[in-house]
Amino acid sequence: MKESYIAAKERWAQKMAGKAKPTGRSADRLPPGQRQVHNFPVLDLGLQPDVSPDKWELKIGGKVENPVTLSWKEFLALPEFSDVSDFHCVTTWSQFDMEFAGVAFFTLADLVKPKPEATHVFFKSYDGYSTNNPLDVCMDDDVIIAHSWNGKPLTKEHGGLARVIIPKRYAWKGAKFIREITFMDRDILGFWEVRGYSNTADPWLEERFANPSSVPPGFGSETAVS
Ligand SMILES: Nc1nc2c(c(=O)[nH]1)N[C@H]1C(S)=C(S)[C@@H](COP(=O)(O)O)O[C@H]1N2
Ligand SMILES: [Mo]
Repeated sequence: MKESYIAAKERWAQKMAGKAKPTGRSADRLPPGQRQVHNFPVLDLGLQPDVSPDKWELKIGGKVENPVTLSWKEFLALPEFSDVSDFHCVTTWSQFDMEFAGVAFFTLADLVKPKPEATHVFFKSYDGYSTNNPLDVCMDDDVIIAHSWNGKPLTKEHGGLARVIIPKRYAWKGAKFIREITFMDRDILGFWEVRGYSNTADPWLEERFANPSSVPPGFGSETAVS
């Protein structure tokens, strides 16, 4: 963990400083089975929680040295990070060049200091949603807890006040309406992962479902079956 942590930190610091080499975008940016859209569809559990800035909190804890609960003001006071990435939803739409601004996951990790046994991260949201990712996936230099999209505050339908963006995974791996980030010494499955979605969720490998030969019930609507 230690060495990959340092490598991730170096990559991220370069990006923060605007010194990173632009990542060569391949001519073929569309992962297999996806189609490009130019709108930004909304996918949620049929519930868009209303969290006002004075009530909003982001609790970060678990296997860390320094657990914190951030107020909206404290969150905004952290170093700002913005990045342009592509967005791939498992229901087959992709949108290119999404500009998100917020706080790098890396900054939050630096603040709470994951213990050596931390290997996974569990994300919980204000609408009851949850999702899980390996820590090294979260430490990539393009992972962001976003409060803005294309220069404007994130609207509620897209997960405001803040949402997680993990560009190299299908979009369900990024929790909208983020409320809690827990560093774990094991993996536990989130909302869609227990309902038959892939746990690894790599769009380039087309990892949509846990069982590649069957489509989970409720797929496509991505609304809660309660
Ligand atoms: N809290 C929360 N986060 C969520 C979801 C959700 O229902 N609740 N849906 C996920 C799915 S399946 C996708 S594709 C994206 C959709 O983001 P969008 O509605 O902004 O397009 O958010 C992900 N994060
Ligand atoms: Mo999705």
